[in-house]
Amino acid sequence: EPAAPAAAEQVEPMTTPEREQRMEWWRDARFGMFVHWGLYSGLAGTWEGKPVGERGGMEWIQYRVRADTDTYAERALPLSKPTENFAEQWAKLAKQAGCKYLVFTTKHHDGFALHDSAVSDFDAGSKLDRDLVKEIVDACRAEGLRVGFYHSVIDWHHDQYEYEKSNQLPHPLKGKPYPNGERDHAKYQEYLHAQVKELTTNYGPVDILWWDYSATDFQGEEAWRAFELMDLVRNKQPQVIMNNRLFRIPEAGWTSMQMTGVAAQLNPKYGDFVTPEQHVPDRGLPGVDWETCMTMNTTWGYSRHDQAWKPNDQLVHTLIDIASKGGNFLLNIGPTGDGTVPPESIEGMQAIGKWMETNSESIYGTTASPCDAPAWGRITTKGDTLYLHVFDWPESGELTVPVEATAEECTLLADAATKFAVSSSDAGLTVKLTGEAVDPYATVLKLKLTEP
Ligand code: JFZ
Repeated sequence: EPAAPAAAEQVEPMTTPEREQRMEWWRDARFGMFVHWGLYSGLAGTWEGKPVGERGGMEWIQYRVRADTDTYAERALPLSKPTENFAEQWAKLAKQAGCKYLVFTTKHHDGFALHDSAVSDFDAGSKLDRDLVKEIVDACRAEGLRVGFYHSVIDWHHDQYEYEKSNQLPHPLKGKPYPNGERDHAKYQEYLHAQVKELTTNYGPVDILWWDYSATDFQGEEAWRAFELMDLVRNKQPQVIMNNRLFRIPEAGWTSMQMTGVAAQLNPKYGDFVTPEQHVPDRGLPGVDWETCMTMNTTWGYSRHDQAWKPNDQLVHTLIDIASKGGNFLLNIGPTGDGTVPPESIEGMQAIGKWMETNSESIYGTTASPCDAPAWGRITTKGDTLYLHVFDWPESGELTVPVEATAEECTLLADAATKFAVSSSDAGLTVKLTGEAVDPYATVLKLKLTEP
């Protein structure tokens, strides 16, 4: 009889062949579009004719003004009139921008479900006589995009939702008694599971489940029956990829408010990827699948008062920066109450798309740079090829690439006939540039290394 394996050998592997296969399209995609859209969109950051608070976070407007669900819905619903083809506009824009997937809010913290739900009357089916989830999914599929469901586990509308246990989530109705007396959070959990079951049963393949979110002292099993919820989704959608926001414990990769933690180790039992928000980790998160989500101005949900738009060069550079660190970029749009995308967001997405038209080969299917980011730009890798993204065309005409390797050839990605000489030195490889930058944001050179 062989001896029983030592305890250390019984530890689950960090990843499995099944997971590697399942993550493949997502890792290759590198770029997705996020959409925050719900009842808050119609309110547009305005309550009783006044802008609400500072900029940012206008999907939290109900909480900001401490409105109960009835008052909030009464004011927001007349402002929520989706056009016939709003979803096509989103999907076409995502496609044009070079996004491979689209993640949208099936329900945000206000609790309003965008699908036609049998277990709720606070949903688009009941209130707008539309199944907006179906419309969005169909539009994405028509453009060949993968589809992700953002789903808030926090729910300010459900009368059994236990908010007092969460140190970070005071309820809009805090202090007011519920009409039906004691809360029973188990009832909310049942409702949550029932809606997630509808979402993962009635709309065909769901590529991503983007959970949002847990507090440090109200998370995971206790708050959401999280493992059962994940199993439910996996049984319906074996290929689904999920983030780790059903949990908020150091082991799950979140030791700070920054969503990445100190070590950023992620045990796949808590989810497939981590979600840095509004920032790019300095050196990426080696060994962990990660996706930075970011707004184009400062709010996720539409506000007519927020004009702090990021410039196009910054958007393009951020996409490249993230790819060079091995992550994905989920860039947000916040459409208005009728589903129209703000012109500034269209412009930003199209600027990325124009750059991608020529250069997407240096983004899709690439992996992180083999070295730290050089001062002149960013590097991505595909097999023996390095893609040099030149943000600042050097006056010296020389680019140093700090890698120990020999080069076969260096060409312009936009025009393979343009070749540059490469020499070796102690500092690595030096590319001798000729001419000028061919792109206002980032000119890409393809540096093929000699196979070792
Ligand atoms: C959450 C939402 O509250 C927000 O409205 C938006 O949907 C965003 C993408 O996700 O925002 C969070 C959640 C958790 C933290 C910060 C922002 N956190 O714990 O640091």
